[in-house]
Amino acid sequence: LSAAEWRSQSIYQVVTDRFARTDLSTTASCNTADQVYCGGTWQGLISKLDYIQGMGFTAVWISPVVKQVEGNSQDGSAYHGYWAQDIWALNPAFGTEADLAALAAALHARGMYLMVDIVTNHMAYMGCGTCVNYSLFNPFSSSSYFHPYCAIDYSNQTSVEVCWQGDNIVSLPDLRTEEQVIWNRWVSQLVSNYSIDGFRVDSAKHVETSFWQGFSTAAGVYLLGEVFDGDPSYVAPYQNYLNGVLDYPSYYWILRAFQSSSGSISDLVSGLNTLHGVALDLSLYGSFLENHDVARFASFTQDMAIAFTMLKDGIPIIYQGQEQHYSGGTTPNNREALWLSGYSTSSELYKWIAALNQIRARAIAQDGGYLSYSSQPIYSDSHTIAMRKGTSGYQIVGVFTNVGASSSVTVTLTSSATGFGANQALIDVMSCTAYTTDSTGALTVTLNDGLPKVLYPTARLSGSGICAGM
Ligand code: ABC
Ligand code: CA
Repeated sequence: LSAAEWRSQSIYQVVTDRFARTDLSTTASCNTADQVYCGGTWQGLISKLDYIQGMGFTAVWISPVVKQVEGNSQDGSAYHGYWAQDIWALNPAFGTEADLAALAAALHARGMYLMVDIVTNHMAYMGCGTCVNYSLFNPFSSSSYFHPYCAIDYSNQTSVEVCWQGDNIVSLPDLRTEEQVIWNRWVSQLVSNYSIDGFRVDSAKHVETSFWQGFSTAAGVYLLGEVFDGDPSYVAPYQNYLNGVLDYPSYYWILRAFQSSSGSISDLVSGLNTLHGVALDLSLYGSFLENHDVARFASFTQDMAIAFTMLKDGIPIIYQGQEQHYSGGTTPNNREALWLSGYSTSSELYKWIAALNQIRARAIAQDGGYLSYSSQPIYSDSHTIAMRKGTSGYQIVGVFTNVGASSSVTVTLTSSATGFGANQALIDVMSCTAYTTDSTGALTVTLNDGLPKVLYPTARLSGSGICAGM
């Protein structure tokens, strides 16, 4: 799938080991602190696609698929998939070649897409950086394929590129990019063998940028880079080499703004404005609030900012478990087995996310300008921010606050801020409550219990089934 076709998708992030088991158990134990395999498989995932599609997602990003180092260490085992040993084989813990192909086929049969996480920066070895047994690697079976061991100094970009991630319990031998030919052949075969529609590119900031052009051509599909950095000016240039990047800058501003009632809305506003100034194409960024590397939002506060991340510029990504209000903290606590939730489709956030995917899909379908519309803050005060996205007459206006669950806040948005007309009928699609602008086009809304409002012209909802009967 091309980058342009990915713009309108909505992605659900799966850690294969933790999503669904072949036996579909909802009780199999999974102690995140142990950092060992819990038994999730591609067959389990295939069986649970209704659950994902039921929230309105159109694509699934799965954790890395290749064969891993075996055994256990103080850093755990390779259940997450980022510790490759043999890039030409699949991880047998997750299934067979036929199973992975069947997953792609099952998604495609639903009109959905498959994104696979890939690591081209390093391999892994259970042992210290200077004691690696290179003969274990396929195909990089000698030290000549790797940069010599050094620990990363994050203040020095050359060091970030040539030194090693990991630690001395599990070292992550850092590959020289000279082996591009191997990687180009590998990625094009992966795409053709398994019908993969896109890739999440791990550790992108650790790979020399010269690596990506040939790789991207060989892949021929959308590449979403993980440039783990909060600085928008650091992240932006990577879009010269990769189609999209994860929106880590916004992640940090959103987290800081909404994690408590003293969070800074003004930093969020100025951050978003800065980002708009430097980003090459925000519509291809990946917009997220949680992932397998960061503490879950609910570990900070019970309020949520999911709506903000799903309605801003970029391709929304929801990490498995957000819909069940999982609250694990930093790695490895943020990798709870989803099956222990029982896959409830009636949980509050499951329905909430479904409603957000639905209104976004409606806006995309009706407004050819929705995806390319540059969404910026239209109102803010110390606790509240409003955002608009979409062409006049079709725009979504979101109003978000950090006041918290036991408080309410009332704001008035002018017509020039929202673009709404006089006496215009609107619906908050989260609560299915009707609103009308006044004779000047101004809109007054009260946010109760810290919950956001997502306002959309009532006229544009008819026939959609959204808030049916309004
Ligand atoms: C394991 C255990 C952990 C244990 C650790 C030592 O070993 O699970 O409990 O503490 C994989 C596994 C991990 C595993 C690691 C190491 O390997 O998933 O469980 O940890 O063996 C990617 C993947 C990630 C994966 C790897 C490695 C890379 O998403 O899952 O980890 O293949 C860096 C990398 C980034 C990487 C991330 C985990 O670490 O750049 O690619 N993710 C700063 C740096 C970032 C750095 C980040 C986190 O810290 O700039 O480069 O990411 O360490 C903002 C700044 C940012 C700053 C943040 C913290 O603050 O703007 O720059 O980020 O304000
Ligand atoms: Ca590197």
